Formats: sequence, C-alpha cells, structure tokens
Amino acid sequence: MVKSLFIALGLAAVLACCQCSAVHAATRTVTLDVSGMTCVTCPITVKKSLSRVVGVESVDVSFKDKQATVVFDDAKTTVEDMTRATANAGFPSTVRQ
Ligand SMILES: [Cu+2]
Repeated sequence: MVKSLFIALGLAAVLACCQCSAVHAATRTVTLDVSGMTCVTCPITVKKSLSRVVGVESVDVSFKDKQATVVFDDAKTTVEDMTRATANAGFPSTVRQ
C-alpha cells in the first residue's frame, strides 16, 4: 500500500514536470549540414546569418565538418527559420538527422 502511494506521488511529480516544460520555452540544439562552404570566410557569413535569427542563442560553425551547431529557443524560432537564413546568405543547409 505504502509503496503504491509513493509510485503515485512519483508519477504526479513527473506529470507536473512535463506540464511545466510545455509552458516554458525550451532551449534546443540543432546541427545543420552546410555543404556550400568553400573557403575559410564562408563560416563567418553562415554564422552571421544564423546569429541574426531572433531566438538563436549561440552558433558554432565548423568549416572542416561543413556544419553549424545552433542553440536556440524553440518558442521564438524554428529550424526552418535557420535553414532559410543560411539559404538567403547563399548557403543552403539541411538538418542533420
Ligand atoms: Cu568562402
């Protein structure tokens, strides 16, 4: 009896936590494949384009790996906004799955 009560309380805590995260914005990280980078200044352009997207918190672009790692607030922006931003800067990108 006591054990099942603890389980019920634990479940309630988990459910309460899930509701909490649905209300508050979550910070997420996405990796974009940016294939069109051909020289060392390309990542600077890519980084600048992503940094201008409202909701993007940090950008790390690797020329060597041809990818951009973006930390963003998913209540303010979407991955589509980011791929559009890089495409507008001349560097089409896709989400790494
Ligand atoms: Cu370049």
